[in-house]
Amino acid sequence: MAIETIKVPDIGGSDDVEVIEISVSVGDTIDVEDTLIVLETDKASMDIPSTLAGKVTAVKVKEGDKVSEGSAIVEVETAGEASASDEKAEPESEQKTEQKAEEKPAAAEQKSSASSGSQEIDVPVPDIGGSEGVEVIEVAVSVGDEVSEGDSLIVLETDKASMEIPAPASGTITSIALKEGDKVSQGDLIGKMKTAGGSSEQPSQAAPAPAKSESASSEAKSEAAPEKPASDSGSPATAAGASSEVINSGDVYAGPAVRRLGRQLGVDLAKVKGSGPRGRVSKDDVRDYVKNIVTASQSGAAPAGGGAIPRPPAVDFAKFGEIETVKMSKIKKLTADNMTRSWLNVPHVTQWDDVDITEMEAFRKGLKAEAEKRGSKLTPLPFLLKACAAALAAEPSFNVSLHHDGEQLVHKKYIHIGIAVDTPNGLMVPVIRDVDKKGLWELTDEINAMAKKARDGKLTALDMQGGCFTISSLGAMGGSGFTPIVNTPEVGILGVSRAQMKPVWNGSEFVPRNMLPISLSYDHRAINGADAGRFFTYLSSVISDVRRLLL
Ligand code: CAO
Repeated sequence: MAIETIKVPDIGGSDDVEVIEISVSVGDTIDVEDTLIVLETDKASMDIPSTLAGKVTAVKVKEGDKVSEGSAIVEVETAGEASASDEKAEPESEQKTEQKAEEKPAAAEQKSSASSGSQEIDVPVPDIGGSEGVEVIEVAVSVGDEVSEGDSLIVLETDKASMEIPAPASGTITSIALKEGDKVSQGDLIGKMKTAGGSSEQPSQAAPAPAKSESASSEAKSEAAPEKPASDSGSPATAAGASSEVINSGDVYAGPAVRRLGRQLGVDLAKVKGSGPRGRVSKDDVRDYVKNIVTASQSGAAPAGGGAIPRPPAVDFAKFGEIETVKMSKIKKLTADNMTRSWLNVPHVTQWDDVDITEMEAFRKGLKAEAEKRGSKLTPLPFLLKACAAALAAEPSFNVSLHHDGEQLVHKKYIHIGIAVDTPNGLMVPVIRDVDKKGLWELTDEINAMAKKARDGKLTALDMQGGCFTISSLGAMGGSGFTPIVNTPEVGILGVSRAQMKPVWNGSEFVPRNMLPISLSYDHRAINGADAGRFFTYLSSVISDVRRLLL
């Protein structure tokens, strides 16, 4: 075991290059060539690969740091003796130093030539690492476009790399000699441009070539393209001159200019759908992404992630008569959020029935005097709580919640049921625990206590958590039915409407029966129709014959 430091290799002589991505964390196990960090100059992005295999014990840089050759990137615990990782990079560095020395005069020539008069120049494909017949995947300029030196003219792509070919000087594009899909090699004409300051040099000399030294270009040849570092050197083989490199860092496949635009606009490129080959993100993709968001927000649509559901347009109600605008209570706003979340996330199915509660009501009314003696009032609700608990016990497929990963069902071994309570502040749903273990009187007392607590605004968060199922009773108010909204993460809710006497056919005659309309909504992701059918039928049978609760 040995701890070794991996340093920034030769990056073509650039100093203070910005770290735009950290691709590893402490504890990560890495292999040789795994990307450690991504650097970006104003012209190029480059992955810095690991020269060692092992476990990361320290990350020495953070995003936004400026680094140069030799800056420490990470410390790695390697399996073997301390190896000369820096030494390993040495030959590469030397090679790059030579390369730099060759590049600098070219750059100097380019600058000095820019001071002479304006003239039209040919813009040929520069040295692209010896690759032949490389496909043009994007023509980034049109005739008449004003470009600055370094702006992308075309994008080439081999089976291993993409390269943006930059303008050799600032000026105006006067002609374009190729189109998307063409195959080009070094020296092929891209087009012509009229230089602004007037470069008298031909771009073959002026254009920044991806790799100019013999060694670098033969290395690039063996790699077929100058994108990836040479595997044996373990350092970014083409970083020195790869001002046109496009990287595929993480899930985003985009060039430096596109990344820069993304950062300027605050766009997370991972969210942008690339329209280029292999999903490459272009500047237009980024602009379209931003445009769509702006358009959606101006038209009132919800922001991305909210399903982009158009909101109703703003209406000036005062135009139509007198109005008063009242601020919604915190509870009402929370309820609105919860309802929207449940309604949008849960595929609801609602099933309806009329349940015969004639016997149950006779029993309940028979207990009226006893209830008064106890100082309480026995309504149908505790009966319904008991019946739901019995149905949840009989059909455990209903006593579940969808795990937040969407891939598992959580089966509950307890039966806690929420009751919707109407309060002056809004709807609240306290939870009655262990309903299956409690009798009618105990449940009556708990319902009353919880309803009072809710109306007094004294419910705690815990009082409203842990429910398996909810009952929403509008029986006291009236109505013959409604669609209750599942109270997520629960998977089912029972809506109770007003019972009324109805004529029911008993096989030989119509008889008056007290019928209770109930509606069951359930989350169809977690519950299938057959399970719901069984649950509902069992529930109805228990409500219509409460003696079954004793079975
Ligand atoms: N059919 C006919 N009568 C019914 C009934 C039904 N389904 N349910 C209750 N009643 C009767 C009761 O028996 C009682 O009558 P008596 O006074 O003659 O005995 C009367 O209606 C009032 O009942 P209640 O409302 O005081 O008691 P409850 O146990 O039925 O309900 C509670 C308690 C806290 C649930 C209720 O007060 C409440 O807040 N309900 C609103 C729930 C709600 O807002 N749901 C909608 C949620 S979605 O927005």
